[in-house]
Amino acid sequence: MTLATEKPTTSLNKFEKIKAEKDGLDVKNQLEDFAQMGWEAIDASDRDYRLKWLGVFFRPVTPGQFMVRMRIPHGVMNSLQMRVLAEIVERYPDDGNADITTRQNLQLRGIRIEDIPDIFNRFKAAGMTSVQSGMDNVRNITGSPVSGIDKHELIDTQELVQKVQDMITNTGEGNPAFTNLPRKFNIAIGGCPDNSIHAEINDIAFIPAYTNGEIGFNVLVGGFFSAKRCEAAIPLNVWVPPNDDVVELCRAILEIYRDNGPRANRQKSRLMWLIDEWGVEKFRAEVEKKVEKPLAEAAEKDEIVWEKRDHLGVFPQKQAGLNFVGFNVPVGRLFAPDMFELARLAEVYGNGEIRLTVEQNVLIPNIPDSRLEALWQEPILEKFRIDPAPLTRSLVSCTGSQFCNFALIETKNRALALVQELEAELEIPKTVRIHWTGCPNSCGQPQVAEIGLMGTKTRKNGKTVEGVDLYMGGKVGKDAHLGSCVQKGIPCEDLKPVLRQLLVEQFEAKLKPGIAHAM
Ligand code: SRM
Ligand code: SF4
Repeated sequence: MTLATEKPTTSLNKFEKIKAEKDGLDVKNQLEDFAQMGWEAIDASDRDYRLKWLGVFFRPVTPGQFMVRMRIPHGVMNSLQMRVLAEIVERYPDDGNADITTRQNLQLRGIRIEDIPDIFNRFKAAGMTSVQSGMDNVRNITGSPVSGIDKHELIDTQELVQKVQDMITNTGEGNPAFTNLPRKFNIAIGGCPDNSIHAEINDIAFIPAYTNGEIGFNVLVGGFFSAKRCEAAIPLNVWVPPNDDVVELCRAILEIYRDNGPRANRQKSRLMWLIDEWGVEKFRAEVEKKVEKPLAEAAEKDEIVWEKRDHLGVFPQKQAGLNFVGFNVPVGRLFAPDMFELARLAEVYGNGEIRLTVEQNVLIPNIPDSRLEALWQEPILEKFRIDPAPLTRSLVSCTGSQFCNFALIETKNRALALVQELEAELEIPKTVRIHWTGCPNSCGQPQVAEIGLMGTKTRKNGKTVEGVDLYMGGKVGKDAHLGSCVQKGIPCEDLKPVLRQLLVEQFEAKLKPGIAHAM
């Protein structure tokens, strides 16, 4: 193994040095001490960086109030788990909340370090973990939110996703084999025909494909977004059956990346940079060597043949008499009472299961036909609508400056207020996917949106103001491709008329009566 950590630490960049000096996971044994000493006294490298190996993020914007990023594999959880998380967030009435993330996951906010040991015990008792969810680790593994219940799915991927997570995290205990990757890493496993996982933006993606009449996966590699470069994943020319071969292929690719991935420059360390250096043929050959058996060539065509569904509304499941209901959670923001309420709805109407989507929304599955009428009367449907207005419906936003120190602008609150104003002024015949992201790191994925807005600083009347770069043309589902920047530096205060004009000219929106003067 040729880990960069074997080099003298003086030649390493800041993050490689931090990892070489002490493994991120080592802080696991120090949590009681950290809780005793309080956040201000913790060694800065442990507090600001290594704690992220346990999913605990110091927030310079709100010092002392940490964020905890869970792992919710496949976005599938149950009401008991949701209630545990609600109870944790509820401890912090002033600043506690939870965000559904663009990786089908939850992040808890307001967390105090003195509560972490107890919180981790609660996670464990409820079968949850936040381990290895930040820094140079594999992020939450995504899958179709309707896996196992969708009439049209080709492969139920839930068990596979769990197995891959267990391999990477040592069943949630933490796995030193994968705590020192050159950079973050994303995996998605999709068994559906509509690419609900955004396969193209993952370092490894599995997409359904038939070979000789057998369903399995074609494999894509190297997709990523970063401030300096964004790339769609490319075919590895490999087909794997939907069994442990998927787990072994992930393990092989991760080991190859860990041992050979470029580490000198953090902006050039994602998997695609290694594939560039080697060429995809050599990369494939190394993977084959690692799994110690020949890999089948990719199937000629994949089975991503649908436009992407957003799963909002009510849909019959493949199980007769049962339905899943998709609720819109505006910009993914939940508070403790919302979380308790979702847990209650899942128990009263379904079987307790709750699912999260990469669009930052919630599904409750397994609701019998006979219970639907009663569900429609629940007051929470006013807040989390199943038939939201056309822009709110597809709105996605990253965290932004409220909590994220990389942010160049405020995102979530602004994004929601703006689409609500536009919906008040326009008749919009179909949903338009608008994604906001607070900086070029692209956590809000503006490149997959029809209208993407990336935070920037710009000048207006001689002053520096919050602005956005406008992205257009992101296509999801079948024939997915990334959008690109079409206009730079629009001051946020001037954005509404720009979007209104775009919606009218390119998305068939019409001004509502009485507001024509506003154009
Ligand atoms: Fe992200 C860093 C939030 C999905 C690309 N991302 C961050 C940090 C951790 C920065 C920080 O320490 O403050 C943000 C935490 C802010 C906070 O307090 O919430 C952050 N990223 C998010 C989330 C919460 C956005 C959201 O509101 O949903 C998403 C969490 C997903 C999860 O559950 O794990 C999130 N981040 C993404 C995605 C989208 C995706 O995975 O589909 C991307 C682009 C795809 C990719 O990674 O290739 C993304 N985040 C980044 C990057 C740029 C990575 C790079 O290679 O340069 C950074 C910065 C970094 O890693 O240095 C970053
Ligand atoms: Fe923070 Fe930038 Fe990611 Fe938004 S895109 S969460 S502002 S790092």
